[in-house]
Amino acid sequence: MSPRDRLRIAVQKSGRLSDSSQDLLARCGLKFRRSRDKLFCFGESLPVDLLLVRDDDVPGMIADGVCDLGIVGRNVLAEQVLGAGGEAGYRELRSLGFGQCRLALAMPQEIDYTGPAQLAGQRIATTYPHLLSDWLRRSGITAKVVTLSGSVEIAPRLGTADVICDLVSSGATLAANQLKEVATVLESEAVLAGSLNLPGDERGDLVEMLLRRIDGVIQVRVSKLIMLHAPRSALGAIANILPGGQQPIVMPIEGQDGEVAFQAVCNGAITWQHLEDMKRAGARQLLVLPVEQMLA
Ligand code: PRT
Ligand code: ZN
Repeated sequence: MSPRDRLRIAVQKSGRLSDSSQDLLARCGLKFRRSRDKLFCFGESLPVDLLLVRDDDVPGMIADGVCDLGIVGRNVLAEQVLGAGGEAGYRELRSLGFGQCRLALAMPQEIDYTGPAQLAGQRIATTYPHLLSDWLRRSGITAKVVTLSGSVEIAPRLGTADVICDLVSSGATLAANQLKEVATVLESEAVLAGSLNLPGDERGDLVEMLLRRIDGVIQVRVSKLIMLHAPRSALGAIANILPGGQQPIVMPIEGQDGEVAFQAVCNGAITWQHLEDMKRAGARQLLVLPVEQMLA
């Protein structure tokens, strides 16, 4: 394959990860021109183009050098990494904080679950045979893995399996099929995947820049700027209440001896309880603001 000078990122064309993936890239400052077939979108703001594909194709496209980065569920990536038996040419670079779900084992509601040992000798239906086999091996359980291409949740009713191993988010699908969740095989969310060896040329610099921007975007999602006034003597107690507070700035207030203005970026949710606790510790005029952009 001839060398490319533009970076390529593959994301899911249509599905659960599409909107959030494109939203993340937009927040990183990437703008794309939509082409008519919509499979290839030219990047207008940076030399970074977008490929719209099936999620399952993302890891292989990275391995083949068709693209450099991709956004895909950890469940898909980890399954293909195991399937490649140590030969995978890609890896997880970042977890992205959307598309959360878990790969879980579930069995008919009427059966009492006593623990993993109960799975021994059972037939377990899944579309994730490598992840399931790996979990069974690590748990010291010998069971029969029945690989299906879809509609796993009806396997127990059809009599083709005793237990299933499938993705769960709200649990509504399991409940509708009279199944209950009994164990977690993998906690999953959307991840940024990239080649084991990132390009050494300008594309490598672009990857590093994108990673920095992605880190910033993920960070500001949970970050808040908190500002308050307090007696200097109360600052220690107030700082201890703040969730994940970082490098506070403390400034004297003109004409008010012993009083300071305090501001800090917090990397965790600030609740009403936090505010009340800080007020009790001596804080006044508390202000919590969203953070728009951040570059460490
Ligand atoms: O067409 P393409 O191959 O690209 O899409 P796809 O149909 O293979 O994937 P898609 O869009 O369904 O899912 C893409 C990714 O979203 C998955 O690989 C997961 O990483 C993530 N994700 C998050 C989920 C779910 N939540 C989810 N709930 N993927 C699937 N489900 C399904 C699950 O399989 C089950 O059928 O939803 C059902 C369970 O949902 P609840 O809410 O009833 O528990
Ligand atoms: Zn798919």
